[in-house]
Amino acid sequence: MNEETIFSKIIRQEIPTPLLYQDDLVTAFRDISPKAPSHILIIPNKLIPTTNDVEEEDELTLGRMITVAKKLALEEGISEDGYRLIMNCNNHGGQEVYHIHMHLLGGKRLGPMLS
Ligand code: DGP
Repeated sequence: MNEETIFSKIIRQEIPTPLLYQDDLVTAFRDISPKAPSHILIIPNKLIPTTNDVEEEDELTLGRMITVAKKLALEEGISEDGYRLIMNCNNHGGQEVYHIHMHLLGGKRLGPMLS
């Protein structure tokens, strides 16, 4: 499974989605179906289908995803109260789009994740 998803089209702006951030490694935009007042997706420009497919050469990109999340959280005004970063993997993890992405969620008190 290494087929392009809608996220590749968003990266290339073939589907005109407003970008909050883009550089040579990562792209960020708002989730189409927000689960919190701030719900942003941060994705690698390179197609990596799941976290199972991450390789050592991707470590810079994965690190960049977190520094971009931090920057966007600050811009959203949610840094101090806090936020959640989530990456879902495969069926049991609830992954729907097979191009890895980090969810940045905040702007309200989120419920407990594990119960
Ligand atoms: P996940 O379940 O972790 O694979 O989450 C995929 C997320 O991607 C889901 O919250 C909805 C979002 N999404 C799917 N298609 C689009 C799209 O075309 N545009 C945007 N902005 N978000 C999308």
